[in-house]
Amino acid sequence: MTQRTKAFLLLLGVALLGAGSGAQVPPAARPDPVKEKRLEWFRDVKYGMFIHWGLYAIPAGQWNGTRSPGLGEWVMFRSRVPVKEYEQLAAQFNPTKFNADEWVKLAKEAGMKYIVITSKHHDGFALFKSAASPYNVVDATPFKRDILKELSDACARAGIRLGFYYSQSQDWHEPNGAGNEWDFGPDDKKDYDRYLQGKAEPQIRELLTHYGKVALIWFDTPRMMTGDRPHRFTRIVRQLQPDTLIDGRLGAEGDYTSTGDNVIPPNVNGQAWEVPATINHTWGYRTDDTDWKSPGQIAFKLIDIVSKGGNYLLNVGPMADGMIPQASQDILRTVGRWLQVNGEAVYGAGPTPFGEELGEASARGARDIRGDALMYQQIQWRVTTKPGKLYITFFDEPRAPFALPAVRNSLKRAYRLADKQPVELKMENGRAVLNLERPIIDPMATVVVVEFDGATIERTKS
Ligand code: JFZ
Repeated sequence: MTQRTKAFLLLLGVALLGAGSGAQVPPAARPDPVKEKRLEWFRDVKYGMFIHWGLYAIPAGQWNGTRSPGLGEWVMFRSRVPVKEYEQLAAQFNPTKFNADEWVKLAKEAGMKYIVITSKHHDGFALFKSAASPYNVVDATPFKRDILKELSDACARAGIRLGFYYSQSQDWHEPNGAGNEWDFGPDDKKDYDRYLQGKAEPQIRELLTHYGKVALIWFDTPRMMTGDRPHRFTRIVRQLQPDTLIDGRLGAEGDYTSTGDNVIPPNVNGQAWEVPATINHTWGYRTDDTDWKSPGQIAFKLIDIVSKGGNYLLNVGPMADGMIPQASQDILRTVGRWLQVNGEAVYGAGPTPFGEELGEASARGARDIRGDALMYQQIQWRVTTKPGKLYITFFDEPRAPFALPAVRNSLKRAYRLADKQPVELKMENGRAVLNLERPIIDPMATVVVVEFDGATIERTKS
């Protein structure tokens, strides 16, 4: 089947299932028309910007001169910093270079169609004015500006959708929030509903009341979300903004599924889903993490995800002064320039009608430590679709001629998306063969459009 492509195989343990909360893409459930309506824009946009920003951008991966390992935004937890000490960062938070319009402009240049920002991460500090807790950017910092207000205004001006990440369970600043057992003792001894009703629920109300139309709420790490607790959040969201999407990490069914961080599922899935991902290895800024993915790697992941039916939510971690690291900016803009030319293959595109280009299960049924089938992922080409059109994106110089999997539709013509130059197309043994010129024109990825009769591809039964 896939043997005809060059044997350039990557052994990949597909760590899809069982990575804890929210890590799996479940099989299709009965479609809910109201939910499908809410999801319409989400299914089209494909590519969004995640922003992790908060007080943790100041220590940036260190505490008291010692490297604090792990994710930048987890420094308080990893270094067991007492609340009284960590809180003092607020007095230093003064990001004078923060410019909401610049961030939004970057997202647009990157080809990203929605933005999701941490309104409050696990450390409990809010990037917005809040009557529910004075531990927020307006009341506790010299900066005094409501970051979310400025960003929501900038997004409205630019016509880009904005959603809010909100850590509903973990709040290391609050005596009754989950997660801080070094200051406040074990979670199971806490008056958890007091925290939920006194801070988390009111803050979700504030987010849905003061910042215009909210695209989605991105809940995370659902601990102790038992009984009625997650449903109380759902009711608040539906009551205040019925069109706002709920992600997959609330602790009850949301509108779409969030995969494990950086985890791309192995196959097509028709459910709405999103891959939250980093460009380096941290969400919140760390000075020592400079291991950036290349623009080509990002482009591959984006097309790979779109060809399987999902969205890519790619993170930036702004620094304490309000600037997004230059390396992130450069990488995003490089991918953005590619999308300006080739975006037709991405935005609003459907998944592949094939699948053999994705890879194949390894021989003898090898399994990873979680018991999932190991995949030899192929990375040469991917397919996305629109009515009457196949978009074949080549990441690696393909063999010329290149044969498509057999289909019943008659194929009309083929051309390169970037310059509309025709590509020779003929039939051989029931398969369409493209005669591609080498070297391919775009070293990052070259898209060939194949037009066919009918709206969707019908495969030849083998
Ligand atoms: C969570 C956060 O703890 C982290 O700081 C960051 O905000 C990230 C986007 O989300 O981390 C998770 C949550 C869920 C999984 C992995 C990391 N998961 O389901 O695999």
